Amino acid sequence: MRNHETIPYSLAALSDEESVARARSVRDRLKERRTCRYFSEEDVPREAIEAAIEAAGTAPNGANHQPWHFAVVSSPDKKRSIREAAEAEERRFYGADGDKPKASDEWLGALKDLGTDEDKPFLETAPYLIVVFAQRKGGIEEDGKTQNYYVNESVGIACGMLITTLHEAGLATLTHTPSPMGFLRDACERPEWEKPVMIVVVGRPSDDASVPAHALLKKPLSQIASWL
Ligand code: IYR
Repeated sequence: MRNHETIPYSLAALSDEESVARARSVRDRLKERRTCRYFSEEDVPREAIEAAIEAAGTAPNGANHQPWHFAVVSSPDKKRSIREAAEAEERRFYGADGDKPKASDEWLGALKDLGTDEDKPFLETAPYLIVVFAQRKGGIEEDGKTQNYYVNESVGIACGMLITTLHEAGLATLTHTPSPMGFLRDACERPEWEKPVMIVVVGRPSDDASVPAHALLKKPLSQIASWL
């Protein structure tokens, strides 16, 4: 290893029983998370959004360049213009204007169980849209030039931590990925070296919110893990 400055690191010692109990407790809370498509207009505390973004900003990432930016949209005008642009893309995706859909038949088939379509009212009703950007370049100084590394992996992990923290805060989220989403760079006034990755819609579920039953089908441990 090259010479570099270090600081001590330790974690509070837990018994094996406590480790297992804590892991199961977090698992059980995360099992309650649902991707929500029906939001109430009720506001949520900005401080909760701030803390969740700070939590996301602790994600492991390439060379500690922290290659992410979170554009937090709450202005009704901005939300409306994002909704209009997203729905225009989605109409092409689903073929809602009578043209051939941009999505393949297989893709549209895979979405059937979710019941999604080109209407995205949640982009206006939910109090917050967190538009997540991946910084292809910039380094810690955000100079727009320094190469960043493992950008997709880093931002993906950060999004997971963001959603986890928001869920722990009792807030509903939707990871929305309009396709294509280049329009978000202009809408959020971000530089050309940043790539929009997703919109994390945040708020509270509407009184009549529901989720597709399909969402409850989770692969069991025996299927998602192998032990070598
Ligand atoms: N972006 C579209 C389509 C969509 C694609 C996948 I993969 C999903 O899991 C859900 C939706 C939309 O938002 O409707």
